Amino acid sequence: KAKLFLFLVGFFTLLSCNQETEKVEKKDTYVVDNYTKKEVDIIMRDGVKLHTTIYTPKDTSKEYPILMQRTPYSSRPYGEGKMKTKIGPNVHLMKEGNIVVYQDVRGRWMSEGVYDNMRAYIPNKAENQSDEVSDTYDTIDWLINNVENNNGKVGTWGISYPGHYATISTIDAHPALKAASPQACIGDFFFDDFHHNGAFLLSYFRAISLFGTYKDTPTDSAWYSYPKMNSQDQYQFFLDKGPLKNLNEYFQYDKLDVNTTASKDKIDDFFWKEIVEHPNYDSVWQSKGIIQHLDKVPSTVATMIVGGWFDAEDLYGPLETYKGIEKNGEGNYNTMVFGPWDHGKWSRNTVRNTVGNYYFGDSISLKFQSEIETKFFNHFLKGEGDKNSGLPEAYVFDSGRKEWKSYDSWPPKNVVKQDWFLSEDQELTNGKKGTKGISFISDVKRPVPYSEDIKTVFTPRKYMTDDQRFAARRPDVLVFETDVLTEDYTLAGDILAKLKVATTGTAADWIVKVIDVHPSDVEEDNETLQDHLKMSNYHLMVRSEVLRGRFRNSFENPEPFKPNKKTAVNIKLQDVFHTFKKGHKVQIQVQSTWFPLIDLNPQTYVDNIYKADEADFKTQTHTVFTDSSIEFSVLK
Ligand code: PG9
Repeated sequence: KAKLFLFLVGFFTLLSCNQETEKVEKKDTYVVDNYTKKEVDIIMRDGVKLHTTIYTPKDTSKEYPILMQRTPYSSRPYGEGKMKTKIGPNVHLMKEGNIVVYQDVRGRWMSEGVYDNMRAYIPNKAENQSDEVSDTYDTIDWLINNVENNNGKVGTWGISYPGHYATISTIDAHPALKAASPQACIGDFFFDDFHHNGAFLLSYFRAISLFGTYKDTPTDSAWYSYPKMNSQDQYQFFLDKGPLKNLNEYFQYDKLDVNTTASKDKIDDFFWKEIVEHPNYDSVWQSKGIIQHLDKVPSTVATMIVGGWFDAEDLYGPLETYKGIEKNGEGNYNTMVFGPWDHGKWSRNTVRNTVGNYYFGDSISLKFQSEIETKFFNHFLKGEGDKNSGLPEAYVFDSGRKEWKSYDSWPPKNVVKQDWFLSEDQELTNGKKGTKGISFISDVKRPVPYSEDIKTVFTPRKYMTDDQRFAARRPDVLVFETDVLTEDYTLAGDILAKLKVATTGTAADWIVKVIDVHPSDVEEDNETLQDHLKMSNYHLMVRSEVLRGRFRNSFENPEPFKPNKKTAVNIKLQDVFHTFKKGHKVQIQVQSTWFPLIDLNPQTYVDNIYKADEADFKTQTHTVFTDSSIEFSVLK
């Protein structure tokens, strides 16, 4: 019996080990099985070496294009010699058969040099002077002359900051660069990520640590140099913190000269100091913006700009990048794809596509990857490379009807501007009704939350589709809505809020939200009953934006309000493509706090809010006048 028992113990132990091995084998080993990995340091024109990882197909019987991504988030596989078995979400591009290259940008991780956030482009560089454009040019030159089996054609792509470097690659582009796909690409840090129209994205505070301490390989400490706010109620955490200057304690604030950009041997808090010392859109931010240089994209580079209609981090960037190349590029092949995604979601392999609580459909990202992105790169890097790519100029998802549409321009040609007025009986009417003022108390001790479910994550990526019913029922949120629509109403393009306001104070923020009010008895094709019930009377936020009132006339030269003086404040809300279906209502909400998505405005004018004192923060009464209007771009 003892022998039998020992045999059985041994047998089942072996079996379980085997199952364990079985599980490991199930990991995606495509890259390991089909690619070799090499790490090289490529020397730039000024002698600085940039660390570069090169994945080459093992099948050397044919040539391949080079797909390159330059990144501040580390190109080096974790650990020495190991290969990432899955190259992030882009393994579909490897399965197409490409040489894939990742590079640490100057000053980051394994590359030499000094890092500078959104390093400014230098138009007429001296001989050995460098910037990101020259680093990209030098890298492409080295790759096509040194990587075996390449077909002499290069593509670039990336999402978010890597997307910005893909935009950089198109400027004064190397002749071997044939295709670039900047995705969720940062356009300007004063309007993307950390600021929205001058307000500071307080909820992004932790993201500043992205540019924190340097390590040879990414380690957790580079990402979490602050208290683990995940364990905190962020609304209460930041409310208790008080003025922004109380956040300096998380940085070695006084040790760094604001003009000293980071270097690898220092705790890199210069970015926070840059934000604090430059509260206005001055030459520091202006020089970093890339939109102004899009007249330098040659027609030899085909571009496909990708973005998400609900991207909370980079919406300004991809929209302005597409429009900038369109405006400046003589005959460039320049297209855009905008889908129902939050930040970078189109690169995920999830089947069920949602943003926050809202469901848009299945396999939307997967089809984009296989039918759009892959087709774009194959055409320009392996195929004809002419303008007949078979892809549309604008491939855009109607977030109301939940369907894709193709247009030969964006916005579509049959779009007209239409004004709706905010009337005193909480109506959104298409005829001006008087100039009465509607007032509310803006209490800095009880600011309007930006969501009912404040995400305690790295950055608030999902709030853009949150239900806004909770806000509609607050006295410090003004609500204006149409009657129930008797036919579909489609917005396609940007929105301009033309407010007439006043305040008892001398400073104020203004937030406008465009909301699709769903009917109570929802006929939506929601997957499950609870989805169905959740959607009853759902107030879907379709678009939202803030303007820090001091910047109403100029982002460079702020000015206070005169107390109780009726003042014009115009706020541009980024493009949408959304059908408000028959039976729904269009609702506008106007408020002055949005916490802690953005920082609190003291509501008394101070030169620099990052240095404001507790005593500067005062509750005020704000007024919105009913000759305020909202200009929609309506698809006829
Ligand atoms: N643009 C995104 C970001 C940059 C910096 C801080 C937080 C977010 C991104 O690169 O993901």
